[in-house]
Amino acid sequence: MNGLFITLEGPEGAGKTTNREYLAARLREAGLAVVLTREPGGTALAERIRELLLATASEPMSIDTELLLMFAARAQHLQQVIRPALSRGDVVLCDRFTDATYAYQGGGRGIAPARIATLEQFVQGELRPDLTLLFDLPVETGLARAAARGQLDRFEREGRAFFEAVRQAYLDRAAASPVRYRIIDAGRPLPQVQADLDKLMPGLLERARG
Ligand code: T5A
Repeated sequence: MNGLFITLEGPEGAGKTTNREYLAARLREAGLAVVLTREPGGTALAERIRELLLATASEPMSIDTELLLMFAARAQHLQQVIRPALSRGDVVLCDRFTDATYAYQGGGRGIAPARIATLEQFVQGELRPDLTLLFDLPVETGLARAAARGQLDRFEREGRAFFEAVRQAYLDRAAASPVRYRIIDAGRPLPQVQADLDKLMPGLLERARG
């Protein structure tokens, strides 16, 4: 696969979606073909799985069901969108990917990383992101941003301890793979966050052009 696979990660309200649009615009200005996508979701079927995952329902979802639905959506997304785009040589900018599973289902729900790794290998084979931008910020700042948008989804209703565990799991994964991750302080005003993204651009362009 000749494309460049970039994932954007971080706790709730970190600014992934906002900054994904910004990065895509900068990469397109530079003449690159960019596919913007997200997880869970990214295809019609995977978006239906997303609805199941985010809806608050009267029947509680078991954590194994949650884990398997995340990977079911991912299998569809990989087949329909991510692998074809990388084969064409495009840049794929994906809002969350398997690091989110390690952070939310692993750190947050307490599922053993080895179980997640088994599904990761099954669904993805050797495919991993080339670069992961971790938008890190204090839990309360992110939750306040998410709350300001209105109705909370099933994850956003979790308590503070859940999100602290999610944040810590992300930071631990970034520390374990410093070559793949760039940590961005997302608690600052947007222009400062985007100035950091600007600094990454020369390196991204070089990698995308091979
Ligand atoms: N999930 C996902 C799992 O549990 N396991 C998995 O494997 C996967 C893939 C949905 C949920 O699914 C879970 C995690 C999630 O709970 P999502 O839709 O990506 O995933 O989740 P959210 O984090 O809820 O998405 P958000 O839209 O809330 O967060 P974003 O995209 O990080 O933030 P964004 O860009 O929408 O910004 C939020 C608000 O903050 C403002 C924006 O204008 C916006 O209003 N903002 C800033 N304000 C001030 N300063 C800044 N620097 C700002 N940056 C953004």
